Amino acid sequence: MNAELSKAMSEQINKEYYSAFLYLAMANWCSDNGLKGASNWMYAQYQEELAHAQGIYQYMQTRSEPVAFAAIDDPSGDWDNLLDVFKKTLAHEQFVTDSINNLASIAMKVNDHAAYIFLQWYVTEQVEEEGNANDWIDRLTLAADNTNALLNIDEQLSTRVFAAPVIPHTV
Ligand code: OFO
Repeated sequence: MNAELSKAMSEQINKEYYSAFLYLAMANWCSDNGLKGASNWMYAQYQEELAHAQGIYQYMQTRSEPVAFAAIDDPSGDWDNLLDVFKKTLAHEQFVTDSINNLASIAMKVNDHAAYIFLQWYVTEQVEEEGNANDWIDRLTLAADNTNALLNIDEQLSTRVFAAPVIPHTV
């Protein structure tokens, strides 16, 4: 694998683990603030991010590529309210989308068609990631300061069940 691409793939593993850690911190904040449904949603998101990281790790193994590990930043935060949590989620997912698009661009530039194909799952996944955050931002904006509406949204968030994604081209 091209060295620039290999390094960027390793860095992406770290970013996915940071995402997992960020959503675990958000799950914790939600739980501490009486929002058990939102905490459940964020915990499922944490599990999903672990799967994203593992998918890239496994792909690097399949390609017999070395993986460079780096410390994961502290994701702690004190968010204003649940709307703020989802706004920060969207901002983070936009950052990840840029990062994945950059990876795909490098793969294309260095003619690594296999890596480019592998990355397409992640490109598509980011559309869903941003879309989900946007949907909850819309609902929470409608709810505004209405506590009943907030609790109703929390109830909806409690129904999310984690289903491990099947990421093509991983073993
Ligand atoms: Fe891995 O998609 Fe969110 O960060």
